[in-house]
Amino acid sequence: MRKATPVLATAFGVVAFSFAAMAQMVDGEVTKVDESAGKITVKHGPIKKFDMDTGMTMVFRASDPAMLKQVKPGDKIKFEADKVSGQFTITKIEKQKKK
Ligand SMILES: [Cu+2]
Repeated sequence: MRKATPVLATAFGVVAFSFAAMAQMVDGEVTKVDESAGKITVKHGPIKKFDMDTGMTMVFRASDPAMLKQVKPGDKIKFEADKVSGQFTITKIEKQKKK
């Protein structure tokens, strides 16, 4: 049983890390995708780290243009955003599963 311990500890670490990452993701809905400009408009919920205490609709840059091919207007998403060179930038995007 002792041999299994490091493996379990690693697995637990990965799971704990994933939960922490998920907690930072913001709910949103895509309202517009502008692939040529590399931008996406999202109606999003509060984002504490940007002092956005209420939801709003705003334009984000996409850190990777390939992200914009994964979503379309009307899609419910979860995303992570950062301020990169003074611009609000989506660094990670996931489609929400339909329930
Ligand atoms: Cu905002």
